[in-house]
Amino acid sequence: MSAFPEISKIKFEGRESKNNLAFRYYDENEMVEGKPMRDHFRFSCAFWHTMRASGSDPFGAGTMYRPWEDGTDSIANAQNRVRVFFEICEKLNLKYFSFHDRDIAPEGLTLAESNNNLDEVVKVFKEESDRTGIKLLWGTSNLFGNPRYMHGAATSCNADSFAYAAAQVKKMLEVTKELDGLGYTFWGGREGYQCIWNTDMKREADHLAQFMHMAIDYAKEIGFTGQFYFEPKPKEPTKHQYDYDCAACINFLRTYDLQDYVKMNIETNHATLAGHSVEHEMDYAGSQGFLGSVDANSGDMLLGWDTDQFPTDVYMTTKMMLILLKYGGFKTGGLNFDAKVRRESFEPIDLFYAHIGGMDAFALGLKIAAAMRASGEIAEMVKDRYSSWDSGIGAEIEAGKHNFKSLSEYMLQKGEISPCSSGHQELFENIVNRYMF
Ligand code: XLS
Ligand code: NI
Ligand code: NI
Repeated sequence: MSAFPEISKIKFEGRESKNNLAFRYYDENEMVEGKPMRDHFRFSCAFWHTMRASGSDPFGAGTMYRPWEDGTDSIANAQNRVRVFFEICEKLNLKYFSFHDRDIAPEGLTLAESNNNLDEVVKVFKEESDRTGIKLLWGTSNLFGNPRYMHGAATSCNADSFAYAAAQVKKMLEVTKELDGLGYTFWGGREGYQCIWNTDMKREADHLAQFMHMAIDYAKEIGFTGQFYFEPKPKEPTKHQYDYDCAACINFLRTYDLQDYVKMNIETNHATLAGHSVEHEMDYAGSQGFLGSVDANSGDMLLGWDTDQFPTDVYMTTKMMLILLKYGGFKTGGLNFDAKVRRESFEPIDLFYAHIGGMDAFALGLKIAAAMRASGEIAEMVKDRYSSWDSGIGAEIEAGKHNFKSLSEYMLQKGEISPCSSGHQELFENIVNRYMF
């Protein structure tokens, strides 16, 4: 039975279309830089937001009108929800999805019961995934909702919390493998601390690394070959999350010898909470060889918390696509809409408007980024800015032909640096606007 009989598959109608249930820029088959648009994005739908966000906030109860829900925590209701989810993905032409264990199936009274509940719901995921070809981009575990994780999971002061979390991740790796999932994401739900007085930071970091190694070992054991991701977030829920930003995460991975197994899953709103921008985080991760996947959303700069809004800012999507193209695009990852409709947008149809807007914003961003790359104008200006490194002393330094002594001699002889050209930031910005509009 269809939950949206009045909505047919969302089609590409072109930029002149006034149909709010059509794509104006996202034409999945359009070739950009030799690849169809769909392969550039690998758009993914987040189950937790799309199906489970109730609209509640610290000041009030849920607001969402979801007529397919029967109001119970039953397996039947959870299974039916999966079918509705796939109808939404199919109609929106989203080819991938992501979920946490506890979003999709109710937590039981015991771990064994929770595992069974999960199996019951995963059956339907398998059916629907086989029927539609829509695939699991990555799975993850909710290691933060239950009170047993009040002090964190892998970084908890309570060894039993660590053990319980390990059991949950073990099961989720099996489930992810069963669904032929392409990856598994670690997000440190509560892996951080509130108060330095009661915290042994070194011990907690060591435990987190041990936990990741155990996950990797188990993946090998069961033959799960998907990509592991680490998702940075600087705060919320704890004051100091250990996975603050890409720089902190990559340092952690390298320190604990995890760099060969884990890449970054970068979320826009988390980047801004860290005082960065998503393009900064993507470029940093890409430059270090850790660009894995992206949780596409956006925040509200005036609110300063993880509002997980749908991304519609085309400047931002243009920068994101430019960086993604620079590093050769997604290999295993994709653009996962880790985004939810506003509390006031309670009608089911808002789920469609939201995803259409996000997909179109990225399609437009990709086209603009590709046009910028095709002309090469901006790249040439950047290259020119660094031209002192292309010959003479710069080229010699890059080739490893110098040391402090020889550079001191060079400068003593030369006396003063050769002037270089202006940064031309305003000119760069003007040129960008020429491509935007
Ligand atoms: C929360 C995170 C979370 C991860 C998956 O802020 O974004 O949703 O993406 O656990
Ligand atoms: Ni996320
Ligand atoms: Ni988030």
